[in-house]
Amino acid sequence: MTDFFEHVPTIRYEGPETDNEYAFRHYDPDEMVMGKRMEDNLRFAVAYWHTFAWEGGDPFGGKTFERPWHPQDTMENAKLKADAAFEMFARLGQPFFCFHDADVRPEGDTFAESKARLEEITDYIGLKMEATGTRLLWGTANLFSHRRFMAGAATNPDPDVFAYAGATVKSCIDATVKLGGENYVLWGGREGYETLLNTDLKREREQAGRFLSMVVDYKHRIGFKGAIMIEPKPQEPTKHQYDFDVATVYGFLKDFGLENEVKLNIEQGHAILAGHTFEHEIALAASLGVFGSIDMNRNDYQSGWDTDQFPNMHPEVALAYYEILKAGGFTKGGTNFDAKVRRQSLDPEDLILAHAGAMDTCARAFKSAAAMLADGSLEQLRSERYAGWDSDDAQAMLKNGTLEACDERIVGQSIDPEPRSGRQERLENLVNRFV
Ligand code: XLS
Ligand code: NI
Ligand code: NI
Repeated sequence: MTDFFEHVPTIRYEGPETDNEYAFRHYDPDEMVMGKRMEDNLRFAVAYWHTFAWEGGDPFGGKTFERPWHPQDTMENAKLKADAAFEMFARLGQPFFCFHDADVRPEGDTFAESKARLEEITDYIGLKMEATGTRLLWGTANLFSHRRFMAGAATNPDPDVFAYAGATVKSCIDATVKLGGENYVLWGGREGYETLLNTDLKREREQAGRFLSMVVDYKHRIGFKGAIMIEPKPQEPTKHQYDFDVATVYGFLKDFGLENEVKLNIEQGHAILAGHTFEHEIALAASLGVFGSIDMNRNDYQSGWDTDQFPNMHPEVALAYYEILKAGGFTKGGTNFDAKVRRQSLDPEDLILAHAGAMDTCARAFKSAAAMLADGSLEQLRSERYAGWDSDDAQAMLKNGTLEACDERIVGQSIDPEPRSGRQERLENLVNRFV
């Protein structure tokens, strides 16, 4: 046991009027919204890496945090870290967590030692999960921090690194299955390039396709029922990442026949880096049938990099949940806070309050989104905009139209289309009634 969170109170729902800093104002796990408990709607998860493994470094400075489980190079400290993690989950009522192999155990001297350590720590974590009821939303492999992966994992020019990555993913899927994980995520941090001068794009993309097919084959061979998910990101740490955004990943999946096998884990900050909104990425994935889960961490809009901050702007978050609700809500996915406190936020209280605030922001936003959907005006105005397509002749044109038939429709019937308002401000006003 640790006493790290000992002085931090447990966070409970007290309602919007409370002045208690250590309380939820909007997140009541048992509140029913759209026929489900809020806990089951939102499916919150803590990201083990930012909250427990990251030591506060940035490109200009090293560690700022001093935790009882530092230095993170012994199994003893890995266990202490797990103790603290589960104490935090309980303080917040967090139902899920997510982890990479590298977050939970120190790297061994050999692959076999690293793997044995992963087995040992996941046994330890498994007991804690059983005791507390906390579940694993997804597992993943860190295929980007160690120097062996500096030129990529699946896309590495060295076949031994490809194999090392494959063996690592196998061990991480096995660990995920052992812990009853609901999904498995691949984020290709170094699956990209720093310079085209040394890069064979075609070859690297094919390697990535083969690798993903191997992952999907393995999933089926062992009977894992969770979703395999890709997390798109356009760049950083590489200059260009192959899983740039939702549209790019969909094209990639189609190319390798994996569009029915793989879903997407979409991150707000990555959407922004790709020049999109979060809701755009979610809506596109949903419309293509590949929406899976979200990483709900925002970027600073000025910094231009993935700052992984906790969400705190509920109108923005509401638009994201609106798209998720329209797509039917989460099934296996959830809301992972792939977020870290700022490096000056040194205290255990900062970790708790960051998560509590983010959970409240999400709950408030989710309820706004649900109310907006229940009201139906936005969807009604949207469908009115396309009403012209409801007629039989418009549908026929869409199914088997030709340019000649278009010509006939316009010239033959002397049609001159009348432009109609897109009603943007009216829609924005409508949204503001709910957020
Ligand atoms: C980094 C990614 C990473 C993934 C998990 O930008 O968001 O944290 O979610 O590997
Ligand atoms: Ni990220
Ligand atoms: Ni992420």
